[in-house]
Amino acid sequence: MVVALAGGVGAARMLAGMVQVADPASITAVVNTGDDFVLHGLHISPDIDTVTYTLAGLHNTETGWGRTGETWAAMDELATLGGEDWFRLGDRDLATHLFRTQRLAEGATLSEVTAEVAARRGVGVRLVPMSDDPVRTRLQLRPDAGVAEAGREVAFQHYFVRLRHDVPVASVRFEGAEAARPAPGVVAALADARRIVICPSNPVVSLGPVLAVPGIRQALSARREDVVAVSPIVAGAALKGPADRMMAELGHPPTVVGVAQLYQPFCATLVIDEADAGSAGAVEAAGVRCVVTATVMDTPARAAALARVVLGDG
Ligand code: FO1
Repeated sequence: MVVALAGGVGAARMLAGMVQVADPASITAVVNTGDDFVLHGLHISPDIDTVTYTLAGLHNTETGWGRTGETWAAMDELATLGGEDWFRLGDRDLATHLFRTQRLAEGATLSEVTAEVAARRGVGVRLVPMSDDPVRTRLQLRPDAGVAEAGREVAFQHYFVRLRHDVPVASVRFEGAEAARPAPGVVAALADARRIVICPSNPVVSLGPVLAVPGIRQALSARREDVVAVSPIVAGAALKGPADRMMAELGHPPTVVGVAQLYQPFCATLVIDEADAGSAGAVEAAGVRCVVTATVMDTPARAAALARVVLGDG
């Protein structure tokens, strides 16, 4: 059994590689829900949906989020009505949010709904939210951010989508994390796994919320020798999203060494890209074993090759 700690797109690609080289039923993905929010009365879980759609082969490769073959009639109607259309919910994608919201209203947990959706989409990986309790990532913008919200705290999707993550951040917190419990089975899965993979996701806002749920970081530290992370930073830049800028703004070098320093307490091995081979010694000096390989998963074959390395089979 293998556990993967997952954010959005990078994690979805890593998992798509892992299912090519390992039995999907032997993989548990613990997914970030700090990005979750309610809009139009609907419970939206972007990272869970990105992972589910990707593993089901239904993901939109152009946007990086949402469904393939999407249409936008509901959004167009909403715009006509003067409704909030800054967060684009496609017609097909809407069905997922309708289903999730209804099941939660009926009393199902997020874990239960996530498993139901995964099963009906034919996803073999066990997908688990990090917690069934609400944890919400919130970002304090710097006073000099140059937008109306400067100096204020905003919700994650406000920062990420509305402001296009193009504003400097002073700090990040995970509202509700102190009271959150790991979803059922998460701690046991971490204890039992032969290997724990930290997917190439944003260390601050994708992994941060997962680690903030009491018990998860401790469970990871106890398994440190078997924890392998893939750096989301390649040659000083994030492949997607604001991880590099955000790390720098929060005082962490936006490099593989910065990632190693952040993960060192609970992770024994960091996989870095060939482009960063020159930093392998500095990663090891930070107290983390370093493996150098091709980490950019731009084809299924490359994702599978990386998965073999990460799972110790390649
Ligand atoms: N990201 C955007 O940049 N713009 C959008 O309009 C948008 C809509 C959206 C709808 C459903 C969904 O599951 C994800 C969506 N995302 C959108 C992506 C998402 O908000 C972020 O990429 C993640 O939260 C970060 O991992």
